[in-house]
Amino acid sequence: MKYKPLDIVYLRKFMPMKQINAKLISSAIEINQIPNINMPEIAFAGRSNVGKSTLLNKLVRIPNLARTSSTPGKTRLLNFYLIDSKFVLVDLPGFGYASVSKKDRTHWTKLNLYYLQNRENLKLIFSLIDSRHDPTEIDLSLIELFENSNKNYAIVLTKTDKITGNLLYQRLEQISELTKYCKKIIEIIPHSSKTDEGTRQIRGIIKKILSTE
Ligand SMILES: Nc1nc2c(ncn2[C@@H]2O[C@H](COP(=O)(O)OP(=O)(O)OP(=O)(O)O)[C@@H](O)[C@H]2O)c(=O)[nH]1
Ligand SMILES: [Mg+2]
Repeated sequence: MKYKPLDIVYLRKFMPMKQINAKLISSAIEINQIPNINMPEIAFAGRSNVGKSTLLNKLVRIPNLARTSSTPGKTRLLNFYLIDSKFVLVDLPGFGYASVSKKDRTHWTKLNLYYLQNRENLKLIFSLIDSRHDPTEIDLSLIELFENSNKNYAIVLTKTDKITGNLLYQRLEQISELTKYCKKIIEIIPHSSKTDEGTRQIRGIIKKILSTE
């Protein structure tokens, strides 16, 4: 494709990309290991394998910062990443990973729920839902949890590169309808880590949340 000199796409090619400084500062496998951090936090929650760690990596432009895998159950700890010494992104273990023992699954669920409900500096939760499928029981109970515990959240519909535009439209309609009486939802964002659809929008939401601090 040939760009004309005043095309936005053309101009963007010459804008230097801002380097983001990100580092893992803490991990927790037990409630008493959750660190005290006096900074705003933003967390990624959702079913196992929905794309939480991949999204975090996309946002900071560091492909292997959080470990990802095509097999569910990759993230097994609450991982705290300090970003530009200003705020913290928290990658949570997935809910509902079937191939671990019931004891482990219950433990992760308790740890996740404790964190999500009680963390005072948690400013926003990105709740990820796979755009290909109807929302699951887990997806719905997370929405209920955030509403009941008064937590701001945004829904990210992941893996949109795997569905048609028509199906995505229907999914958006479905989730909008489902959440029409919800008070704490900020936005519903389609996202693909393959095409980068939605990445800028999510960065914008983070910026806005942090600026209201
Ligand atoms: N096609 C496509 N694949 C994706 C996308 N996002 C994530 N994936 C893939 O989905 C798989 C799971 O991604 P992860 O980021 O590890 O998922 P997770 O939610 O962190 O999973 P757990 O840590 O097990 O809870 C990986 O193979 C990713 O490459 C996307 O937008 N498009
Ligand atoms: Mg993960």
